[in-house]
Amino acid sequence: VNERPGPKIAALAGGVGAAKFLLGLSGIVPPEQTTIIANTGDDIELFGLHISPDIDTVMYTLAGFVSAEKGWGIEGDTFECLNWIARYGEPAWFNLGDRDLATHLYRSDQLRRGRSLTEVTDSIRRSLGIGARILPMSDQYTPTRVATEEGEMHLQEYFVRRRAEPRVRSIRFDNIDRSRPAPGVEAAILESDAVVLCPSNPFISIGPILAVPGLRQTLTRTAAMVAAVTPIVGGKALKGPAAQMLRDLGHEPTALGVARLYRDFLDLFILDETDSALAPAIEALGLRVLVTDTIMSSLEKKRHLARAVVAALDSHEGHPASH
Ligand code: FO1
Repeated sequence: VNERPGPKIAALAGGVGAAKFLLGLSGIVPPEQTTIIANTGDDIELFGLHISPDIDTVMYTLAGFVSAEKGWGIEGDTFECLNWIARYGEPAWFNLGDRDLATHLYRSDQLRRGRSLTEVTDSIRRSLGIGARILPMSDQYTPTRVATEEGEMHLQEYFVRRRAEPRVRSIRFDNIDRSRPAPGVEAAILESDAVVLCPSNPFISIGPILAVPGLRQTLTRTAAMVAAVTPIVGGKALKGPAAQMLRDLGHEPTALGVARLYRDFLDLFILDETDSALAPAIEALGLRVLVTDTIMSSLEKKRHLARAVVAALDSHEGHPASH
């Protein structure tokens, strides 16, 4: 029996890939030791509701309600409300399920009554019985805007309505200069033993978190060990447009291309076995590399990856504060 409490971890998270990793992690370290810092650049206001897809994907996954097939939304949900909205001629491309709508109704009502996104998120995760702390990256609304060959659009319009088909020219985060890290975010990064960037898209999932004023610097300042799990395996994203985005934005569409984006604050890069040939080039950036199986196709494989990451974090010292 391991008598040690296990490391305190802060995890930077996007949606589906992050949620799978965090589910594995929750079986390896006590959830109370983990603070999840979730991307809110994907947030969108529709029909007067505030929708936070990445927060909800992480919460539904950790609570055991997530749709197994889709990786987001609630298992067995129906879409009656959305079908009625479509009768009124309103766009129905964003699939809001009837049960999922309860989360958006509750969140929006609470925000309108003056509570912060941090506070509402904490209420919801407690109600769902989740042990890990979940913080939005910021309480301000900073929607991700994607400039494409078809013009600029909200991230969800690009991702869902246009199925990530248009070529991407640039990405910006609306209102980000006026945003601040949510209460507890900087402290979690500074006071943890380890910070993990979950296997999430570097531009639209991790990128918005790093763009909140001060947060990238906080990652270079923390004494915690900072690790990233690759979102790219064999030159492909397991889900979503990360590889195409790397290409469109002028980066190498490989794990090495991702490692380069984080080199200023990263200590450890977790690379898939398939890509072991990239290890020397990533080490040449000044990073340590752990090569392991990063494919999370079963609960056992999710736990295997989390266990390997925690063991690697445990066996290394954090980076000097003067990084
Ligand atoms: N993803 C889709 O591909 N199509 C959808 O219609 C869709 C609806 C949706 C509703 C609520 C929610 O929490 C997530 C939803 N997602 C949908 C997922 C979401 O667009 C992405 O997974 C993330 O924003 C990317 O990290």
